[in-house]
Amino acid sequence: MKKLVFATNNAHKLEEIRQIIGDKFEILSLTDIGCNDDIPETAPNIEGNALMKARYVKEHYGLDCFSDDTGLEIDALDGRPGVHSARYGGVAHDSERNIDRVLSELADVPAAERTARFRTAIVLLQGDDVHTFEGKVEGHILTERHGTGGFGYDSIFCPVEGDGRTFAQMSGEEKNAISHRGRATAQLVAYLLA
Ligand code: ITT
Repeated sequence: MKKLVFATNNAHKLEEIRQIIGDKFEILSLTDIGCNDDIPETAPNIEGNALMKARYVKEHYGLDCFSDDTGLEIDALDGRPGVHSARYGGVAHDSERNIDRVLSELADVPAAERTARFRTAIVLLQGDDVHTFEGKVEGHILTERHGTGGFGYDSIFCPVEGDGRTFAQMSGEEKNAISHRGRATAQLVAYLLA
């Protein structure tokens, strides 16, 4: 089976991508290639961050790879946390603090104005070629957490295409079928198999 390196340190993303890609490709993690680095993500947007992560792996390990950068854009917060989604609560990758900050900033915002979307940029580096794929899902932010599945902001995000459940209340298959990452990955796979 053809192997693909996925440049992420996020175990949840890795699990989702492996589930979406199934047996079409074998997905190698950073750990699989011996990389335990905290890869810099200092670009002003998710496309730039995805490119930084993929380039880092290419430069340091000489391997073709793809990366995923994701942001939650909340309209009432002028698009925040956006590219700052991982450390919005002040501590990198502390999802509970990230959610607490979002809920507190939205405390006085009525239901109709709590619209938001997840956006994922996937960057694929193959030799000198760079390909970018984007996926997004519209939804709204609840006033409290619902569900224990998923990760990150899933427990407060309710997709418009669903049945009122948050991503954290859905199975992995249900989330992947309509999610930002599911959509971006479907384009990646279609490109790779074309
Ligand atoms: P890598 O950069 O190593 O891939 P990361 O966790 O830093 O992992 P991002 O910068 O792309 O990933 O993601 C920013 C944050 O957004 C992440 O820490 C999660 O809390 C959240 N997030 C990403 N994808 C999500 C999803 O599908 N559902 C809910 N929250 C998500």
